Amino acid sequence: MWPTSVSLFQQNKLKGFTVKIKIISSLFFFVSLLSIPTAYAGEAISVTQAWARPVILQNRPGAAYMTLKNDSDQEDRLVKASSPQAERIELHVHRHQDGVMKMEQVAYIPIAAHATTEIKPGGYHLMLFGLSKKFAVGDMVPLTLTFAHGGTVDLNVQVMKKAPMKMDHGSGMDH
Ligand SMILES: [Cu+2]
Repeated sequence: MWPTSVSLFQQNKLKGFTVKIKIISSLFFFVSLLSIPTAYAGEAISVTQAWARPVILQNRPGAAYMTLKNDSDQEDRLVKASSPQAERIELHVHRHQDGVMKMEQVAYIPIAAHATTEIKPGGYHLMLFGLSKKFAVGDMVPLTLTFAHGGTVDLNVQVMKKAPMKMDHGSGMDH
């Protein structure tokens, strides 16, 4: 009886171990699902590739990036962005001027009809001032984007160290 109960005990230990592995791998699966860029859509505007930079010092501004797609027949404009986690959000652009990269505020970010505008480092960006908390990698920052024609789009922007991988719809499958 003694050796049997020992091996039973070992089996149970092993079982517990397998269950743990299963839980951990499903957690990884869940986390990898979370890091897939989500698409958010208004009437004619959809938002993909949204991400924000980590902010380690709370008194520093944050920056958010995304790709805006306009499926309508007229040019649209991102005119306003807001977040419960920022006192104000300014729309900025980086411009080369006399060999120096300068940042300036713009009134809007245009998205041509049936086109996309990439809001990305070195170009247009959303700058978040007066943060209510630090932005740690994995955090979600809620944003509301207001468009001149396309109404508003609510989205959650994930804090990442660098831009998410592009979802490639161009190669492989035609659809
Ligand atoms: Cu800026």
